[in-house]
Amino acid sequence: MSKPDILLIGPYPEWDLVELEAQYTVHKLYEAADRDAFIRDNAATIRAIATRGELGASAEIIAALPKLEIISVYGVGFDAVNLDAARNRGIRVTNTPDVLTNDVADLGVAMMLVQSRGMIGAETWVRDGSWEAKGLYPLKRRVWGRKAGVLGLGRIGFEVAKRLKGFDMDIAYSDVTEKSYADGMTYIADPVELARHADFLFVTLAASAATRHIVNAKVIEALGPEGMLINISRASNIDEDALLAALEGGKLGSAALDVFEGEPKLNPRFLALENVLVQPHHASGTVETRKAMGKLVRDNLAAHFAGATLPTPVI
Ligand code: 8YV
Repeated sequence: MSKPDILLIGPYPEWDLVELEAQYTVHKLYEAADRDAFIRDNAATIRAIATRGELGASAEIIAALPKLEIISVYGVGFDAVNLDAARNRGIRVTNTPDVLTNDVADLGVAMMLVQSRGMIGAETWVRDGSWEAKGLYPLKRRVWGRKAGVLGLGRIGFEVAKRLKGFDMDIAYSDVTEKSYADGMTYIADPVELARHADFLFVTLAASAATRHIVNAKVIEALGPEGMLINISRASNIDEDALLAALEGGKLGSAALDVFEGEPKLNPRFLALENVLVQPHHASGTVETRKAMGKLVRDNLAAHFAGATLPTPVI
């Protein structure tokens, strides 16, 4: 039997590529000099897309592939896949939930600690000789016992909150409904009120058109000059212009961000700020999790081509 053809939108680790190439004829879009011509040349045979969370699959790509049956996303977030375009054609979409939850939560909490205790600056303080020349490193703010807000108490938000309990933090959350599993946490429906409550506001919402800029100027200002915003979800959940203005003007204390509009090319204003910790969208970036994500992408594709139930369908 001939191998099904799949379109790989962006690079996967070598270990995944080897496995994919054993089962499929893999067309690497990211290596094409002329992407439109590449898609046109292979459109007649491509039956699946393998993509990454932040790359998704646009309406244009979906429309250009008449034989497309399934889009398998390496990532929990599927906001970059045009779901309407897929749904209209009966194209299945899968993602990789659960396997990455703990790593994403770990990085979010690590970002809070690193930023609040000024660890990046402290590292420089040692390396550039400031410790010896100037003495003690400037004092930073504590984390334990302070107030946290979790915006979106889904799988990742819940794991963040669980970790924060270990720091004896006073935890509140916001979501569309109150959650029965939110033991010991206060429900504050309004994101502005949640931010007013919090010293540290974690953004852990699945991004969609409905959550676009849910963290707006009002939320940011309610968090205030002593507050910290931590984003391990999607840039679209935050009004980035409002965030930059607040960080530059001192209306927000600091931010720790793993995701950016237009990433990996971020707004240079972020790099001019000292009160921002910037990370390269790697919250799920451990060997263990990425291997599990790659396997789930392949398991979904294999189930589809075998006519079996998809392990983790979105639609
Ligand atoms: C990326 C993610 O897919 O899970 C998500 O939604 O954004 C990430 O896990 C990952 O960085 C691979 O590109």
